[in-house]
Amino acid sequence: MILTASILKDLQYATEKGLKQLAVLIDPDKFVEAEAAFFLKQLPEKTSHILVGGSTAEAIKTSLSVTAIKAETNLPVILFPGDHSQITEKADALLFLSLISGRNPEYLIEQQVRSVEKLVKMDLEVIPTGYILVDGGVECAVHRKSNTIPIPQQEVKKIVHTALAGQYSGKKLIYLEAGSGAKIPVSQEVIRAVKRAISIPLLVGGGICSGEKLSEAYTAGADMVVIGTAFESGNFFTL
Ligand code: 1GP
Repeated sequence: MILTASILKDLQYATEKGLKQLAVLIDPDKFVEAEAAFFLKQLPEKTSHILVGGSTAEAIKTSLSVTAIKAETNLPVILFPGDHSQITEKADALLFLSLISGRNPEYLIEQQVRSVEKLVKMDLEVIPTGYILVDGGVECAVHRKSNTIPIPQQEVKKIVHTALAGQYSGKKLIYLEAGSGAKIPVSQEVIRAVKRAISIPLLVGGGICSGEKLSEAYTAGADMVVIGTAFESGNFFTL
């Protein structure tokens, strides 16, 4: 759904209207540019956004992937970077992530400051995003790379307070992340509680690998669901 020149505004509008969004996450490290057209053709019809990023992808590989994707689709392409080096102006927007569930200054502010030199020269929509890592039942790349501890899913109040602290700090989106390849996706209880508390769009990802899990996340209140691993191997489940 592209209504305005702003991806954030479109997402806010969709959230207000209850129109659920589906983002497919592409990890440049696992993406073959020559197969971009084939991959994109297989995407579910409901796909609304493409996210590009990974914990370890190199800058040049990210840029090549975005270029190949943009050549084959009109869907908005949003960067979901593992660090500041992955930022490229070839994309339409950037999730300007702060890992607010962690207490590592490197991912709370250092990477963000380092990205500014590039960003001021780019025409990239920057979307302030509070990124909350919850325990998905398996050690994930974000956990390893950021050296931060995911919040246990039983600590619903802490997760809600973290999300609200993000909103009060001016974040425009909250992303609840169980980690790529999570065994346990973000629970309906957590999604419901966060959605009830915040008034900004809620993204949910990690371990969503079936139509049933996707519906559960939507029913609980996710405004956008992000799916990566399930589609990486070409196993596009029916939605
Ligand atoms: C990871 O939330 C995304 O950052 C997607 O996770 O790869 O498990 O779908 P999956």
